Amino acid sequence: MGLLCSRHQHSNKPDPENAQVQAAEIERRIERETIAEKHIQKLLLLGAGESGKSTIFKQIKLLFQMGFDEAELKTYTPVVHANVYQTIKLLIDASKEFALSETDSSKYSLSIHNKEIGDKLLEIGGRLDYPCLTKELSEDIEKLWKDPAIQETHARASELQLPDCANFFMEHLKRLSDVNYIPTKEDVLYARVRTTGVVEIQFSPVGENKKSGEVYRLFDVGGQRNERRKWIHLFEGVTAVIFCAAISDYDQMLYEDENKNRMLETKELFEWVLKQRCFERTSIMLFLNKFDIFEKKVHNVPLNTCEWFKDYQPVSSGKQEIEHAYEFVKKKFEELYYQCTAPDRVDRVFKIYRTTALDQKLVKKTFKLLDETLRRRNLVEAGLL
Ligand SMILES: Nc1nc2c(ncn2[C@@H]2O[C@H](COP(=O)(O)OP(=O)(O)OP(=O)(O)O)[C@@H](O)[C@H]2O)c(=O)[nH]1
Ligand SMILES: [Mg+2]
Repeated sequence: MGLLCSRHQHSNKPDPENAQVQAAEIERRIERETIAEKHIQKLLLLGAGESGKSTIFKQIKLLFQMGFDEAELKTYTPVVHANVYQTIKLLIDASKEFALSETDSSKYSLSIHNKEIGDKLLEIGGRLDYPCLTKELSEDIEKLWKDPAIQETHARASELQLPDCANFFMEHLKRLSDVNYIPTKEDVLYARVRTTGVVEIQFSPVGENKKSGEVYRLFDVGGQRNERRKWIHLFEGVTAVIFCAAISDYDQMLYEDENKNRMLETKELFEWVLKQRCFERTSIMLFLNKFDIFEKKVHNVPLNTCEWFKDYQPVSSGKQEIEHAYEFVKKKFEELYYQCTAPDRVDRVFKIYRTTALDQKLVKKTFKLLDETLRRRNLVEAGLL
């Protein structure tokens, strides 16, 4: 449509014949664009805040588009540095709170020298504009990160609103503070920015030797509660909803509401999405995401900590337990799907994928499967299969 808008008139004299030709040309273009649009399949990333939607979105850009050039990578430097300052401030604040409220308060008290550094970092972390991460500042942050009181506080991360990228960035402070630092692809995937509004990208998944031919338009939205009112405007004509559920969140509370368990919020949100009339013929692709965090967590935090998983019975330790726990969660989502999907009213595809959005190979494989499923579905709908 941009082309149509950029047409200029060169004469002030009305020329009816020319105007008619132009009008016909405009008609034809609109028609061509409408036909082209019909072939583009709309995919909608939905899910609660921090479930990994934007990370999937970034992976699509890396996998099926040109990725990030140097200028774009550099735009992530302030984001990465902000994540570092936010992390350390959150940990210092929490250690102070624990030192006041817990009986074993000494466990959470910083050493005298680190207290001073802590005050300086709290001041920086409270600013609206963060400074660039210098070598000196990163050394200060590293000292605090290694302080036993901060490590004790970090052990209780699920009680805090600590971003998932905290560990990764804290372990790379030296590199992040280099004067010539340019964020890597991995840094970009780890970088946490809350999405506000809607962003979209058009892509075609690449097959083994050639393009698959399908063109998708993927929409990413903000998942936090105040962002969800914007979703509804995107619900028409959706081929598939990719619903991201962070399965490692079962012992965490919402960022927007510290009294609400994140998994229960996801359950209610998934129910709501499934019951939308607009989605009666929309394929539902459920990504059980953050499996990497989940597989580490299940050994330390019982799944039945979460109200929804109260009836979970662990079987053993080790790999077997991870699979058992994962299958249990998957079954819960499956049951929920069938409860919210009346068979006589709904005609749609439902698939569940185990994902770790940071794992590029896995995301690529998942999208290949998703593409295959949607193409098969199209053939069935066209009566060709
Ligand atoms: N370890 C791990 N981290 C992940 C995974 N998926 C996402 N993350 C991290 O989790 C954080 C939040 O991910 P986002 O993709 O920003 O979440 P979102 O769903 O877009 O969040 P909103 O924009 O608030 O709705 C980021 O720091 C990601 O790097 C995963 O599978 N494993
Ligand atoms: Mg996002």
